[in-house]
Amino acid sequence: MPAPMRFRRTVALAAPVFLALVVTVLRIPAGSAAATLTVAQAIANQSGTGTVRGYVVGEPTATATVRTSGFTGDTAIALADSSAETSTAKMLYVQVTSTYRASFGLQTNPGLMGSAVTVTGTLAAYFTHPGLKSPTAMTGSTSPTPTPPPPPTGGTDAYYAAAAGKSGTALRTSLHTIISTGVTKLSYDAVWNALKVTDQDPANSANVILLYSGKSRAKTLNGGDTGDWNREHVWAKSHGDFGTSAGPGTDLHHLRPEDVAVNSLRDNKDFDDGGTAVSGATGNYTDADSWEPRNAVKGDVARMIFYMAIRYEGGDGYPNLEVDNATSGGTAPRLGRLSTLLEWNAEDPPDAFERNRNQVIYATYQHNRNPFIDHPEWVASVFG
Ligand SMILES: [Ca+2]
Ligand SMILES: [Ca+2]
Ligand SMILES: [Ca+2]
Repeated sequence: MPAPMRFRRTVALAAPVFLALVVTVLRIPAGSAAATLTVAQAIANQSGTGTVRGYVVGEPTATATVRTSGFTGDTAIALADSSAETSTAKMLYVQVTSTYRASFGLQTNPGLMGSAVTVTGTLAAYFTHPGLKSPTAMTGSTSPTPTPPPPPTGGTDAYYAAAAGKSGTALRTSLHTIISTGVTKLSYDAVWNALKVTDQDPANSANVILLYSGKSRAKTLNGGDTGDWNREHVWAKSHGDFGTSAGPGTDLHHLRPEDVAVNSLRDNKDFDDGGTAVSGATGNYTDADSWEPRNAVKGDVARMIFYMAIRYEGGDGYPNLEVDNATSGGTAPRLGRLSTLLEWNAEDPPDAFERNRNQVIYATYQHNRNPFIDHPEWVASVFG
């Protein structure tokens, strides 16, 4: 009889200590960086809550299916201990709830692929596969570290050597060859992250500057919802119907971040002076057939259009884009109005932002330049 009595006393005395230990152990995963789990550990310990760090390797859509491109949604990501992992057995499927979709959904942020993410949540099966559900915290890099603004190039004479001394049609032909040689074409997905670098707000590295509205907006708000920014084709893609496959539809020299709603208002209109004030984009005007951007980017717009006209001459499987003197819309590979664009080029010469953008596209992405940013005086020679 004494033995059980002693046992019960021992339990009674030890219980508070035991409970304190349990509480301490349970708190470690949420409160201590040292307890952050690898993906392999999270796969092996599918119970309770945990914090896991891993690399984004795709979008799980079924138990054994993880998409690595052409993402279909923002609701799930797969993490692995290696950014090169291809075996779904070594992936943790992470539920992305609404709070985190704008920043961590792959359809909205395809550039997340390969980047590290740390997530806290319930370690439980998702898609009938080891997973993490109901996240309470997600952190990570949602865009690549921007390339530092390149140093001044010290001149582009070597790049344009073949055009030296030329004018008119000869200049145009020479420039076409120069800017069409050795070009890297981006995928439309890759454009998102490129714009986060080319159009970074010089005053806030977390933001991009929107072309027409001039607003500074978080890089992470790329997407299609109200308040997001998306990829504006300054040469409206319906004018030549070139779509978004690699080529004119993904050419950074005429792609700019713009507010979703403002982009929709610009639609596929030609450029010209006049109209009524645009809501949400101070200094912009529009009427039934044309769009007038704010003064600070009038020249930028003109030089983008002039670049497109000489980059795409119809000889490389793409439409021959040409500037005309109309605002007639339509699907013909034409955009206007030439006389207005010539004025805008003269009124708004290239500034540091536009020059930096040209240099970043050349040095980091496409390896070709917009000659009319380097030499705005060539506009009159080629198009005047
Ligand atoms: Ca008009
Ligand atoms: Ca400008
Ligand atoms: Ca052309």
